[in-house]
This record gives sequence, C-alpha cells and structure tokens, in this order.
Amino acid sequence: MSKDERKSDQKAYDSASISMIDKACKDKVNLSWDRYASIQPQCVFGVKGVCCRFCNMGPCRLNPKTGVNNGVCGADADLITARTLTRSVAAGTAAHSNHGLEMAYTLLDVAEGKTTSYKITDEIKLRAVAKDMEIPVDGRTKEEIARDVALAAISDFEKSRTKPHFLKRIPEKRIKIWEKLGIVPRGVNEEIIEALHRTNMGMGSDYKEITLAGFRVALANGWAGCMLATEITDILFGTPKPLRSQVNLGVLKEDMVNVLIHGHEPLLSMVIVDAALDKEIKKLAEQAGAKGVNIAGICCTANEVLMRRGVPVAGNFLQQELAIVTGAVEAMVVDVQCIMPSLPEVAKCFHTKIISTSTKAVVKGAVQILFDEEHAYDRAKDILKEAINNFKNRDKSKVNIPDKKMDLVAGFSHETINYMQGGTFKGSYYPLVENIKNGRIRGVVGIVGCNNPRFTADAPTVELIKILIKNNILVVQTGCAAIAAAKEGLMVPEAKDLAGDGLREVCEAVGCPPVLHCGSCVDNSRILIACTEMIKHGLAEDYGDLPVAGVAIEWMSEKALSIGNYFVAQGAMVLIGVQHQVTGSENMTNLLYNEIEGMTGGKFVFEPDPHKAAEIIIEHINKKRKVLGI
Ligand code: SF4
Ligand code: MSK
Repeated sequence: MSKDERKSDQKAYDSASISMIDKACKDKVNLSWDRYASIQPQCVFGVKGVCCRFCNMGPCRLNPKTGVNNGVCGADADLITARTLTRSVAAGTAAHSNHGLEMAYTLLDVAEGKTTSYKITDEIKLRAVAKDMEIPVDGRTKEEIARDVALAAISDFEKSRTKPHFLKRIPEKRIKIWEKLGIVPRGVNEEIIEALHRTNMGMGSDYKEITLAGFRVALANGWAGCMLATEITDILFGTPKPLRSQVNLGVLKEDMVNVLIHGHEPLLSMVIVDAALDKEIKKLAEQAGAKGVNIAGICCTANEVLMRRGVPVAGNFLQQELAIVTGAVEAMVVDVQCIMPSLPEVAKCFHTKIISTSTKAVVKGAVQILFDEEHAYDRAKDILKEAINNFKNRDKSKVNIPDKKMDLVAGFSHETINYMQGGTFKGSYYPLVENIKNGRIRGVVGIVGCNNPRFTADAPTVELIKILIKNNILVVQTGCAAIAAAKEGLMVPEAKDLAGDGLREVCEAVGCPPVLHCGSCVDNSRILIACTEMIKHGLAEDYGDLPVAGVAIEWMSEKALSIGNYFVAQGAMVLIGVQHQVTGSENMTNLLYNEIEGMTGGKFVFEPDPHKAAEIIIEHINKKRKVLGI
C-alpha cells in the first residue's frame, strides 16, 4: 500500500491527532490517510458520476471524448448522475430513519411495560411532542401518551400515503412551495422504496423528476426520520441542557480501563455509561489493577452521551483509528454507522478489542456481544467485563496518550436555546430574532457533517468558523464538525473573545459560547426547528428568506447528502467542500448549484477553501438581510 506522503500536520489540524499519526507511522499501522493515498488517482468516471452499475448490461462508463454518451439502455449522463444521487440520498435517509424507528419501537416497549431497561425521562417533552402530533394528553398517564406517540411515530415510517405528523410544525407558505414541486414527503419507508424503484433500469428518464424525488425522500428524513430520532431520544434519555465536559484523545486515562463507545444509536451506550458506575464493575476494575472504567465517545454516539450525560469525547470520525493507536484502549464498542471496517486490523497492532453490538452491523474480526434491549444492562456489564479482562494485556511500551484535551459546553437543544433567552417563564426566540434584526448577530450558520482525509482533517471547518464568528455570525453545530470546533476551544463561553463585538455582547449577556453544540447527525432536526421558530417569531415569512446558511465542508457520508438535500429543499443555501458526483452532467450540475434556487429558494454551493467559503456565506447573509430590510 502506498503511504500518504503529506506531512502529518497536513493530514490533521489538532496536535493530538498529528502526534498519533506520527506514532502510527512508527508502529507501522495503516490509517485512512494511507488508504486514501493508495486509491489515487481516483477514477474520473466515478468522480464525475458517469459510471452506471444499475443493470447487468453494464457497467456503462460514459466518455464524451470518445463519443460514448449513452449506456447500453440509452441512459445519458443526466439520467445516470440523477439516479445515482437519488439512490445515495435514499441510503442516507434509510440510515437516519432506521435509527429513528429503533427509538420509536423502544418507546413503545417502555410504554407497554415490555422493557425495564429504559424509562420516560422527560415527560414535558413527551407531552409537547404528543400535542404536535394531535394526541390527547389531558387526564392520561405518561405511559398512555407514550404509547400513542410511539405508534404515531411508527406510522410515520411504516404507513404509506400519509404525511409525517411533524409537517404540521411547518408554516403554510413552505408547504405550498413543496406542493407545487411535488415534494411534500409521505411515509419514510414509502419514500425510500419509491426512490429505489424510480432509479431502476427502465424507469423514468427525466433527470429533474428523479432529483426532485431525492429532495422528497430527504424531507421525509428531516421531518420524520431525524426529527423522531431526536424527539424520542429526548423523551427517553432527557432533553439536553448545557453541561461542561472535555474533548480530544487526552480524555483517555493511563490508570483506568478505557472503553470507547462509537457509532450513532444511544440505546446501548447510555446503559454502558450507567453500568460503568456499577459497584461490581468498579471492584473488578480495581482488582485488575485499574482505578476504574473510563468511558469516552467517538463520532455521534459520543455526541448523544455528551449532550445528555457529559461523557467526554475522545474524537471524531478520523480519530477512530488514532484512538486505538494510543495503545491505551481496552475496548471500542461499536453500534451502527461510520465504523471503519479497518478497526479490527488496526486493533491487531495493539491489545484493543473491537466489540460489535448490532445485528445490523456485524464487524468482521470483532468480538460479537449483541445488544439485546431486554437485557441491556447485563450486556453492558458483559462488555465492560471483557474490557476489564483485557487491561492486563495492555503493553505499556506502546502507550502514548497525547496530553491534549479541551473543555467544552454542550447541550444546546432547541429548548435550551429558548430557555437561555428568558428563563422558564419568558423563554422565547424573540431575543435571538431581535439581536438578528438589530445586527448584533448578522445571521446563523449550521456547520455540520464529517471530516475527510481529502482535507487536513478539521482544518476547513475550524478556519471557517473562526471567520464567521469574527463577523458576528452565530454558529450552530452537530456531528463530527461540532467535535472539530470543540477541540479547538470554540465551544467554551470564553471563546466569545474570538467573536465580533455584536456576537460577543450577546454571548456575554446570555453566558453562551459563540458556537453552539446541538448534538448528533440526527439532531440537525433541532436546526430545522430553530429556523421554524425564527419564522414564527417574525424574522421572515419563509425559510428561504432567513439570513442563514448550512455548511458541510468536509462531508463524506450519504447521510450528509440527505441532510444537504433537506436543507436545500427547506430554502437554505448549503455550502459543501466536496462536489456531488454529478459533474459529468452539465444539466445536473446546473440543477443542484443554480436552477434549484428558483424552485425551493435554496441551492448548493461548492467551495473547499474556508476563506472563500466565508466570503460567499457573508455575502449571502448580507443579501438576505437587505431583502428583509434589516
Ligand atoms: Fe448501463 Fe443502462 Fe444498465 Fe446503467 S442501467 S448499467 S446505463 S445499461
Ligand atoms: S458521525 S455521518 S462522520 S458527522 Fe454522525 Fe461524523 Fe459524518 Fe459519521
């Protein structure tokens, strides 16, 4: 395998990662950056999206230079790129939505007394969600309400021909825009099935219609898949409130059994956090010569347990291998999504056990301890015992935990943002809207998504955020991009000193950082709600008029494609640093980056350079402010 010849500080931004990349080189461990180098040059047909593998007359690679403009069936570049994109959006939607459906079934089990592993933690949220679903709450027990909420949620996935309940949260003007375009979403499963059907060989050949179906499936994700995952997780585990924690590889502890929880679904990881405090587990850890069990997170499982329990975050997507390279991790417990198949191979160079827990994501080469909702606490203890047993195998000569960690404040749910602007009785979005109107805050930008070895990991995200807050733009974040900012110290109240005068004044008054951690990837739904509140509080008539933008500069996942689509369908400009694989079609490129603006009010913009990206975003926000007359 060829090595990535870039210097380690060109591969990652934070010094903890850089030092572990250097250590991996000495320990002869291959990392994602090396594999990225080994696949260069990337296939131009793939990059442009003009290789179709959707039937067995192909694969068909189009090459206008040699006069090959159609596949065997006659499909042209417009159709091939549109079909491929819509399939990816459907796949991303499926990932979030399957997560949301798991949460809904768990809530049903809790309501019907079929599991004692979980309980209804936030009854206020339960009642608020029930009200939005038009489920009666007065005079009913929380279990009765929860059962109806769970069944309504399940119907949003499984029932065809009906619209997701939360569409009622959306102002009428936006629904009318979607009706005109034919993109009002129906049940999530139906949208996914139809998207897969539409993109078969021999189905429609209109690239615009197929692409719009991709926007519709994404909206089903935003307003059902993601939103239900968020709301039900809040009901079961509590709606996040601001709390302090720490982030980066330095949260690992040399004198403790280190267990990393990685993936996306919080059902098992929340229980692992509880089980680590179990007297039996503590005693076993001490008997093994450790001071206890230290739990830390990676990726969005990290964000879920951080937001609700303050569990420290070891790292984001590209740090999953680096965490093992520290030599100090006894077990990495993985659930679903964003788990590199390379982990067992990296772990072979150390003593780390990769423990795979989902029947949907069985990791080859990992120890399998399958999650079982009925016996969640016992499974969690089994996992911790496996880790404790492994402590004796730690090779001290291979241990090097970077002395780098940063404080952060997380927990900025929509409810928290509401509360911090006026307290329990006067909580409202009016102060935020007023501060946007009076210009202290110029606008709000959601910076989300992954990191990606194409870039110096985290660098474009962090550099962009610094410029935006300096220009009085409030930044809200989810996913691995949030972890990137936290590592750089942008999520503590003291980071206000990096903000422009107006934003700093607001941060001082409220006591919040200029960059707000709103949660995991599914919690992008919180940003949809925040935008909806800004409209309801009179900032604009529609989402497309708001001085806001979305960014996923280092995105890599199909889930990010789905999120990008639902924000563009909502009317937002979404800036990305890696282009969609559609550039082999001029029409598709024009549709996504220009024409769509005349349809939804939103569009994609491609700009990998954070400085140029900042200019584009600031200009966009200024334009929106001018139209609003503020
Ligand atoms: Fe080729 Fe058409 Fe089959 Fe795609 S669907 S592989 S373009 S023949
Ligand atoms: S975990 S989808 S790498 S944000 Fe949600 Fe991070 Fe992207 Fe996975």
